[in-house]
Amino acid sequence: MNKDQLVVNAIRILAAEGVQKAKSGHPGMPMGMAPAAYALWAKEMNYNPADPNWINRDRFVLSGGHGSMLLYTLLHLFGYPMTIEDLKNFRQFGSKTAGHPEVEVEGIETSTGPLGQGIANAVGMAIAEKHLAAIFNREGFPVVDHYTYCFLGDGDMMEGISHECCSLAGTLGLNKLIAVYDDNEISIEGDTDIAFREDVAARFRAYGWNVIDVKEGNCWRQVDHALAIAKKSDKPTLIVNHTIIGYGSPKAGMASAHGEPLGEENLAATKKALEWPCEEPFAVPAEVYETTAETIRAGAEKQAKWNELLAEYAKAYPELKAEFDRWMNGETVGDLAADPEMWAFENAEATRASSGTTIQRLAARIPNLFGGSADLAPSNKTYMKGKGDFSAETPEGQNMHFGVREIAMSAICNGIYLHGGLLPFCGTFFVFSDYMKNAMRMSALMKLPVVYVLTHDSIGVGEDGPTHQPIEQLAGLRAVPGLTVFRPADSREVAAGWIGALKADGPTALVLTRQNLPLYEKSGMDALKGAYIISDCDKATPDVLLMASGSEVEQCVAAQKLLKDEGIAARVISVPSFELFDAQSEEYKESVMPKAVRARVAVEAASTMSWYKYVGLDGKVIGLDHFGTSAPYKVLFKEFGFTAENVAATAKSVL
Ligand SMILES: Cc1ncc(C[n+]2csc(CCOP(=O)(O)OP(=O)(O)O)c2C)c(N)n1
Ligand SMILES: [Mg+2]
Repeated sequence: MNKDQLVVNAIRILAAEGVQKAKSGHPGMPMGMAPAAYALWAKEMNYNPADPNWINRDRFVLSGGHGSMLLYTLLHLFGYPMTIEDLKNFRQFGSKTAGHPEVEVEGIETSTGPLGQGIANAVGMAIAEKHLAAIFNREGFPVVDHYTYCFLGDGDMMEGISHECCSLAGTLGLNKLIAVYDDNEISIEGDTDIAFREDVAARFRAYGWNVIDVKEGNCWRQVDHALAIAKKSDKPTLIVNHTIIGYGSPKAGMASAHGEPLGEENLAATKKALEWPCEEPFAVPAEVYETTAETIRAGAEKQAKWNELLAEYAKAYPELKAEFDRWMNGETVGDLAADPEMWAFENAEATRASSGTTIQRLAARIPNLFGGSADLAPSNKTYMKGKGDFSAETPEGQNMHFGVREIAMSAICNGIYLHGGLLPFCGTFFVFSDYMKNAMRMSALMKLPVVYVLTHDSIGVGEDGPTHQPIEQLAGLRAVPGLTVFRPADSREVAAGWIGALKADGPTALVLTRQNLPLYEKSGMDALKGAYIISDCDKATPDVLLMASGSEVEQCVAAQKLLKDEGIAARVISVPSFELFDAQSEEYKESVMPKAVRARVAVEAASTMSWYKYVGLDGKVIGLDHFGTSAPYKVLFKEFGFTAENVAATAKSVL
């Protein structure tokens, strides 16, 4: 057997062994896609396992994360720190080799698992590459010049997100994005015929992609040939790779090869069919490593060459090189809190408007801020004036037009951040965060500081009615570990929210109003403590605590006055962020919400459930545990009890 084919079979066997040992996992996809993986990893892709973070490496995303053993096997064979021991520990507690790939592992570009997220991440990476190339490359100095590759399967193709992101990729002419479709006509329930009969090639041509059909996906040379052609395309490329799931095993072509171990007998039969020379599990002939060593060596040389190019670039364009380093090392965000202009607000205004003002100020200071909205920029106030539009023709522009594609937008932002060099944000109406939720969860899981600008945050939306009025979204997002939900009460809290978001080590959801809100005297940086006293009473120990986020702080402050007239001392606490407050010291928390004061009222025009941990058994929550209705917002606030009078009356009821 020739040496290339031996490596192809090594991928198949190791993947199948890993699944067999774990007694769970997905052998079929790695076995079918092994030739494509070999063509890409051995012959076409630029990377250097000695430096997995090389900025100009080609990116590889495995969108169908269930095929994780393919990726782990590739990392092992091509020189990354992934040992045979790691492969043996597939899916075990504390191992590197989780059921689905996780970004923390060197050589893995993104966590994947929810089908379709990966291809959208890849689109984000290709967008980042195109923008950075436009900013930094100069004649003879292509310092940013790499491809983004993605393997995706039938499941990814069926998911709507793949439509959204691939349509956008076509529009944006992302010619350095190359996707290889594992067209094996099988998913879990059987032949894809049962649910999926579209002409995928025609679909992608309609998006504006270059489509290449590989008839014999089992031949790595055919795939390699297609990849080489794809690299020259002026459009994104889809390689439709006709494969056989579980190739080489008695389960080849069957749905049962998708997601269960082959079984010892079938594994032995597979080894025989593939003429695999080793009987012992996880044994690999030395020749395999000799072959991959050539690629590893070539990868190191490629990076060394690029390093030389960069050194020449530094001589020719020293200022640009310094800027390049700042972007790539995440050094573009200065001490914003110390900058008085960030805090300069005068009038009552909607927090979405304050966010719009803040974005202009940030864009003037942070050159690598990059983002936009899902066709709602005028409402979300996300447009960075004077910073141009990112498009196929103007890749230097900083404003993204995601189109009406919330699901892809958020996953694309994850990809943009993961690429490195840019600080992405995206906006839509808060209620449509439901569409983005899975990617927001992935931002949190991967600790990516993507900023979500979510406006029209409550029944304050008014006349658009209940489909547009968020109720349960705050509680839902607060339940996501690692996601900071920040609902500011005024302009200065908005500035604080943005400043915190850009320094955070995870995503932030800025939840902003459509309607005007007052500007409080004491608001500001304290908002980053998550909760703080925005208006106190005269008594050292208040009679009652009134707490709220965002727009409902206003009713609490008004209620405080009514209560004062009756001799009741109420403290008003603005609570823009549960997560930030919960992270404060016990002393600070006690200074804001003294345990001794059990008379507590929380007010938020949303589902009540998240507030009980602060109001306790003796407190009450004024919220909304039902949908809203279409009417002017002032009428809705009154009808649903968000008035100073009701807050004051409720406060008295808990005294
Ligand atoms: C969003 C999402 N829905 C469902 C799943 C569960 N799931 C994992 S793989 C799979 C079938 C995928 O089929 P295909 O992409 O054709 O993979 P193959 O069987 O060819 O390996 C499903 C439904 C998932 N991982 N993500
Ligand atoms: Mg399939």
